[in-house]
Parts: sequence; structure tokens; C-alpha cells
Amino acid sequence: MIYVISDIHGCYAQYCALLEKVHFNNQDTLYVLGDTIDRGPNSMAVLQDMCQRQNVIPLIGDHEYMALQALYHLCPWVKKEVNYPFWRENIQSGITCWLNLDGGKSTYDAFLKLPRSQQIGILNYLWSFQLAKRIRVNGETFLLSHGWLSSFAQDPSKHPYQLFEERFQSPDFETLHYPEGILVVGHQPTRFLSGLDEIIVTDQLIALDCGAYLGGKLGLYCLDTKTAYYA
Ligand SMILES: [Mn+2]
Repeated sequence: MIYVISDIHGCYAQYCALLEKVHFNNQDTLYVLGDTIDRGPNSMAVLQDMCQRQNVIPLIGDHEYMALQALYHLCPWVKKEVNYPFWRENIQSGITCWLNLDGGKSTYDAFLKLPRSQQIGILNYLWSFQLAKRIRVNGETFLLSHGWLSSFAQDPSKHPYQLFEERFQSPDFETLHYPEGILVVGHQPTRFLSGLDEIIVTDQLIALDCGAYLGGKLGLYCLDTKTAYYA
């Protein structure tokens, strides 16, 4: 089975409960559509579980993007060890914002407690998260991304920085139209769209973020059976 989930935000217990609920095994694939970390209680445990599973495919969200930059600058010892290029020099306000407003402090504290070899492993793992993915399931095309995209096609003339930030817009459901397939996103809690902590499924869109870190639910959706699961 092919499953999608988003915005785990450190809610490790609910993440484990969902995998157990669907009897997730080596024959299955889980796409994680970003914002695995920050705000919730146990971000590092989520990452440490995901990175050990070959059949969990991570996509990047704005929280991984912020963490990559902030941790790179806050932890000078990692700079010699990690192999991702960093293009922003002056990000002090971004770091302050991540730590104080975006729930990065608990992620940072947990990161500092890891042995340095594991810190490097986590950063390289975060850097491996893909921007977006197009998959086919039972004859249907699904476009997976953390957030809204102006176009699903990647424009090679764009700076990498722009390519990242484009993925982190909130979907505009009024004007949504992707002829290439059904857009699957997180980022925007569904309670702010429908008033309910439930996965939204339409002809064109699947919105997954059921506000786990807000006291809502963590949602998991099976693209094969079109079934939603919650924890
Ligand atoms: Mn987000």
C-alpha cells in the first residue's frame, strides 16, 4: 500500500500509533510531506525512526528548511562535516524566529544532546529530503508537495532558494487547478479550511494536516484504498 502523511511536528506517539494501526510493513511505502519536526514533543525520535526505514520517503517542509539553516549556523562544528551548500549568510532573524516562534527550540535542544556523529547524520538526512514528487497509484497521478506550487514543473532557471520557498505557500483552494494530477499537500491545518481536524479529499486535492500539534489529530491517508486513518 502507498500511504501519505504530513506535519507530524514531533508527534512521535501518534506517528507510531498510525504505523501500527495500518500494520505498516516492508511491502508498503510512506511518503512524508514535510514538517516532521518542531512544535511537538519529540522531533528527533520521528527523524530517527524515519531515517532507518528504506520505504519512508521524506519531502521537505518549511520547518526542515529553517532547521537546516539554523543548525548549520548555530553549531559551527558541523560545518566541516556536512556536505550541503548554504547560500544565506545573514539569517540571524530567521534563527531567532525559528527558536522562539516556530517551535524550533525543542528540536535544537534535542539536537544538542545527540553525539556529534548522529548530529551529522540528522543534518545529512534532512538535506536529502526531496522538494516534490509525482507518483502513479492505480492509474491516477498524485503530485506530492509540502505546500502550494505555482506550477508543478520545476523551473531550472530558478535559484535553489526560490525553489524551496515556493513549496511553502499555503494552498489557495479557490483557484486550485493542477491538470497534471491530484495535488497532495500539508502545511495548512485543515481546521482552518473546513473547521474539522480531518483530511480533506476532493477531485483535485488531498489536504493532510489535521493539526496534530494544535491538539487536533495526526492523519494518514492510503492512496490505494482511499482510506483515512487518525491518531
Ligand atoms: Mn509547513
